[in-house]
Amino acid sequence: MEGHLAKLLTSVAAALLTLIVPLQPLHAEMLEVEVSFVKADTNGDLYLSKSEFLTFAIMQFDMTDGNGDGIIQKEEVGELASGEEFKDNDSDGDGALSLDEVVTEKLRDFNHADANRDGKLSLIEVLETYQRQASAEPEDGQNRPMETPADSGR
Ligand SMILES: [Ca+2]
Ligand SMILES: [Ca+2]
Ligand SMILES: [Ca+2]
Repeated sequence: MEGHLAKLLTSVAAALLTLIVPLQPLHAEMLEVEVSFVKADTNGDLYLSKSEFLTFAIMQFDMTDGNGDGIIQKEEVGELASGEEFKDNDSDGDGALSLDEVVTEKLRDFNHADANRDGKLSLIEVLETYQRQASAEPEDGQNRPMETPADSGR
């Protein structure tokens, strides 16, 4: 009897593991987004107002601006500087980000993410935006169609 139960539990655990494990990388990133959301939501109403959103963006800017000159240089973001987002934000193309450029871009992000146009972002809106961005980025070997040689022999 006990042996049977143990066996059953082991197989349930194994089944759960196979369910959970493939989801982990995305889930961990989603958790990070949630943590940022909670940090940015300073009045705790579970919505990000435009000012909460921008305050958080400015705080991140200050943290990234290692030498404190009010400009984010390529060297301060490392390999992120070659990413699309950096080029996107760098509207005058000088290879560095001013606070103005970042705030302008963040405002655009905000309006983009505010799906129901109520002037604030819910966690759902933020997560959905994040998921859209994540799935829009091509990842090596993920979206390529599988090459299966035709084999009608057996
Ligand atoms: Ca809030
Ligand atoms: Ca700097
Ligand atoms: Ca909204």
